[in-house]
Amino acid sequence: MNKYLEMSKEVQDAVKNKAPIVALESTIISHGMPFPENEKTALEVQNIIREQGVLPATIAVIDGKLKAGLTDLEITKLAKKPNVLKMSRNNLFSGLLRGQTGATTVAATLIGCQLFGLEFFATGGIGGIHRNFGELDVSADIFQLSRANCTVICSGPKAILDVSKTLEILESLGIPVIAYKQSQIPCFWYRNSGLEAEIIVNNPTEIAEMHNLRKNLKISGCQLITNPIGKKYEIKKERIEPLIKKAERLLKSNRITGKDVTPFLLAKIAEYTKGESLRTNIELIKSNAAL
Ligand code: PSU
Ligand code: MN
Repeated sequence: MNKYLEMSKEVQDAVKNKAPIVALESTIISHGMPFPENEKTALEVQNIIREQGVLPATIAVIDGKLKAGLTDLEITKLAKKPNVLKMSRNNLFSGLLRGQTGATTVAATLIGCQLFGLEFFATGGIGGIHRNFGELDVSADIFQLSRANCTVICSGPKAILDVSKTLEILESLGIPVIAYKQSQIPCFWYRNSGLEAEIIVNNPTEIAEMHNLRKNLKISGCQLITNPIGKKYEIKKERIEPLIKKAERLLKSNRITGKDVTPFLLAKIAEYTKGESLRTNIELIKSNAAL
């Protein structure tokens, strides 16, 4: 295999035997949650997948190798290390060339899925078009979703984004945004974005059928399954929206831009909600892994 790519023995065997595998990203560990919740959640999410007889394959860049299937120790290191590099489509290759260690975003993880032959991927919320702070910030996630051929299970675009613009561009790129067991597309912390999904699925079998049909029709690009957060953990729009606005103002005054925007907003909102938004984020990634 290419010297820049490495699959754990378990992942290699599972790919060879066509056993079920779910890929997981690692920026949610390094940048999406604080320590120790990030470490605990990453390990729990893997266990949830294993309990169903499926192999989890967390993807990250370790010492210049794009790896599928991290050891628990590698996960702990990513969770504890300060200033881990956030690798997306634009800087993954240079990280590999220079022997760096970094966490992969949804976009970079999808590149890994294509290279390793993994077709199912679970995350919390995808990146998208940020709201207008006078500067344009568009996540590479949405473009990579149109290039890889995976089923991505998430809880929709993050509510910190301009959700309707994000859905517009996903539609332009031909990425189906499918709602799970409800009519509206969810957006991360809350269940109803106010935007109706054109396609609704009600069980995993339907998701698999759609996955296979798209594959047979050679339709490239991912299908996005948006699984709403459970009612018990939902943070309603009325409550979270003023906090997003408050965090955005701080973003502007602190001149935070580019790839620091998403981690900054998530951290601030966790602070304002005294950890409740973090708890919701933990519950939604667990639910997406289970699905
Ligand atoms: N889902 C979460 N928390 C996160 C992310 C997803 O619940 O932190 C990460 C993913 O790695 C995603 C990234 O790709 O946020 C989006 O970052 P940006 O907007 O800079 O592309
Ligand atoms: Mn950006």
